[in-house]
Amino acid sequence: MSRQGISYRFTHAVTRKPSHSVVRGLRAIDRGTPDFEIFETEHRLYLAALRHAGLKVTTLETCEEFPDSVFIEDAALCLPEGVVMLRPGTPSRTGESAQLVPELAAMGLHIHPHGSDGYIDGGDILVTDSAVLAGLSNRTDRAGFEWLKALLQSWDYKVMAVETPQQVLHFKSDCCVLDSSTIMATSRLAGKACFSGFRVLTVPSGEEPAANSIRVNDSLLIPDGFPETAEMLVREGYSVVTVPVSQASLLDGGLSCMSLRFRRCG
Ligand code: CIR
Repeated sequence: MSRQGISYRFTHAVTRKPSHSVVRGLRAIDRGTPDFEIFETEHRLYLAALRHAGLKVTTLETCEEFPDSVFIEDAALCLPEGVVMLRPGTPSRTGESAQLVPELAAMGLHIHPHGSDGYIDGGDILVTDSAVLAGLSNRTDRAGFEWLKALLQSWDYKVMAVETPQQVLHFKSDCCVLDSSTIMATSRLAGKACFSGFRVLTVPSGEEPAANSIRVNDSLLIPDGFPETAEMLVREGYSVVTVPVSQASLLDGGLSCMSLRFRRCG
């Protein structure tokens, strides 16, 4: 089945405002507490960049109960067949999916409930035009992966498990789709077999966080502060837009995590 453009041609995005509790969000290494006001400002710039790329953006109200709920991508996967509810694999976040279901249903989106005891985070799922790659990680276990695989295979997707590098939170912390046939990845992932068949651009050394970029229609949103990556991508002909994520990055979050992006007819 041809799914040309499924990985970056979108019409809509759903986001969630950062809660005040975001300052208590999870982080692997404490590099300082995020400043709530700067977080809000950067979030607004993020929304503006999504709109500028052509998306109609819905922003859900804050959810104080879940400090990491601004990282909405981890709770659901949006595909043309509907929204697949996931099960974030860390105790303080597992309830985020249940919170999100009625909000997405109220938007008229078709919901596929989660159906396994396993865990799977959206940050581990890379949708490309030819296959869905899902990283096994500290947040995504085999049971969660197998459940997703069975569901997506029933819709004719090719689904592959990949190993997320030990030192990174999510598979997509280290890679992203640039177009139907091109991936950008850090050097620790770039040579992996899961990318055979793709052209792979390697993120310049020292700029690894830039791997968490998002292609949205004709724009390529990349995090601010990675000049060599920006230069490489401009040279490659991409329309680069830089977005500041200094506060989200203190919580190991980046551009992909803060929205659900999808194509909707009508
Ligand atoms: C967490 O540890 O779950 C959050 N502080 C960051 C989640 C980032 N999400 C993502 O990469 N998809």
